[in-house]
Amino acid sequence: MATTSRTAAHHESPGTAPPAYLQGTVLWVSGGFYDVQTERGVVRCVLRERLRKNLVYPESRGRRRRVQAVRKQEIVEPAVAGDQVCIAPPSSSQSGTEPIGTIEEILPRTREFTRQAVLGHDRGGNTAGQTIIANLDQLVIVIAARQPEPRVGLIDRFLAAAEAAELEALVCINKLDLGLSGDLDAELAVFDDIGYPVVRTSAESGQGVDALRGRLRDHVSAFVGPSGVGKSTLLNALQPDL
Ligand SMILES: Nc1nc2c(ncn2[C@@H]2O[C@H](COP(=O)(O)OP(=O)(O)O)[C@@H](O)[C@H]2O)c(=O)[nH]1
Ligand SMILES: [Mg+2]
Repeated sequence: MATTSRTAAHHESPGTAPPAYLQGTVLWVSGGFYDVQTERGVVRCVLRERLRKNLVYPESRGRRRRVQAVRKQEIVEPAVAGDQVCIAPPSSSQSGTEPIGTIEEILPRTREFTRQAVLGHDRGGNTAGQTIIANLDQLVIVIAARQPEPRVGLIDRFLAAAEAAELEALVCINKLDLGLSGDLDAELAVFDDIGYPVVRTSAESGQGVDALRGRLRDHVSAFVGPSGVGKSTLLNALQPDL
């Protein structure tokens, strides 16, 4: 049955993934497992083994490309948070404790956030960017309403960094339950005026968390801001729907 419907859909739109595959976003990579957000919820996956390998092709063109060598990719993680992937979902007949899907393809990245990583001696000690997060497109600048004392200059610096990296940005004022410090209200109005959304939250009470979640939809976002402003607490408050 599954094979029949797969073939039929292939006739309708050649070149696209069979409908048995699901597209999703890698949320979390840990211990060889990849949690992938799909339209059917979060699916825990492993990576198809060939995606771990570096296939090396000869330089010459015009001939059928044949793999010359296979190198194991040992240092660089092939799939990272933010990657768009095609997965084969766990089959319904699969027995056992937790159903596990398989990542079959990693789609091309639109952008990468990298850190310089020194590769092994066998590659001549060359440095290459190690991708930490893929397809990042939004910076969430988190500042506390009080404690640690908000510094508007810091928001400015993060906004400048976001612009330089061509990321969308929004300002999140957390710990609203403590009350706004000084004339922060007036200063925040300026950010709103120049086009940066300001979201006010209390991770503690849950106020504004839905609004923030709405801003995260359809984005790959990174949370930045000083230590102690409540980034981890906010992520935990957001988690049920992530
Ligand atoms: N009053 C209040 N405290 C908060 C709120 N969010 C986080 N905190 C507290 O602030 C402290 C630092 O939070 P944490 O999430 O670790 O900050 P991070 O360093 O930015 O990840 C913790 O003690 C949290 O319980 C909030 O909305 N209101
Ligand atoms: Mg933290």
